[in-house]
Amino acid sequence: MLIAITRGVSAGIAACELTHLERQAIDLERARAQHRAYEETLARAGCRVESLPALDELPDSVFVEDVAVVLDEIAIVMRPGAESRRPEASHIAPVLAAYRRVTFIQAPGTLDGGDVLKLGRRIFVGQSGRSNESGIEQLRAVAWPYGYTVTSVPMSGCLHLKSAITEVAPGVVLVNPAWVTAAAFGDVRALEIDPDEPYAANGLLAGGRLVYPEAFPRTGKRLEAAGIPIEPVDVSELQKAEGAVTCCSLVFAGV
Ligand code: CIR
Repeated sequence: MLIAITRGVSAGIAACELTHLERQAIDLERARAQHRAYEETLARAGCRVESLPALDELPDSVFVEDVAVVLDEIAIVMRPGAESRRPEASHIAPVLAAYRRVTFIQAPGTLDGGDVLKLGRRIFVGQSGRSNESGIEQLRAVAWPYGYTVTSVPMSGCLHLKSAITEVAPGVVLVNPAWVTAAAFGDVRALEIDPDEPYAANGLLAGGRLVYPEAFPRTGKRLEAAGIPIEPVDVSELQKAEGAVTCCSLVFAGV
């Protein structure tokens, strides 16, 4: 059984962190409706969705991916790179404790889950503005006893590694080559996004289905032509907060 942890959209999302986007008005009710539809898509993909209540004082708290990395063996609670997001960590830790032993990234380390791409036993971490060397080293120290390698990867032009590359089918990644080099990920088949859709590299593989934003029809066609059907979702309001589809859930095997 797959578990998907989500959190409702904060009433304060208008004050979200923005790095590469201009601030635009976010329609809260629409964002919440889109988020509910996203949760329903995950449920249809076979996940048991544990939907946590919104935290109105924490604007970016809907983006639960950034506050933890859940391996089969252990959960690692992040210390987010953006100071405004650090309090999110203490809200996720007790939730994860029901499923895994929990450990924490400690200061001076910073790490955002959005920078962590796991491909089997290989974990890649983007050298973004949010994740530093100490955070990456701490992740390596936790994960290597379980047989994972942790490799830090140069990237540029986007917020998180998973803005630039995600796994869209077993052994297949979708990449924006302007932001990261697929060669850094070793033995994978790489599909490129349509260059007119720079934010299109973020898809969420859950229960063998690819949850994918409606906003990127050209790249969506490329995926389907490559034999990868998509489950389309409209996350346009969350995209204004620099989020996409992986960021809104933590998906892992239940116990
Ligand atoms: C932030 O800047 O932290 C949020 N506004 C967006 C986080 C999106 N998360 C992700 O890509 N993993």
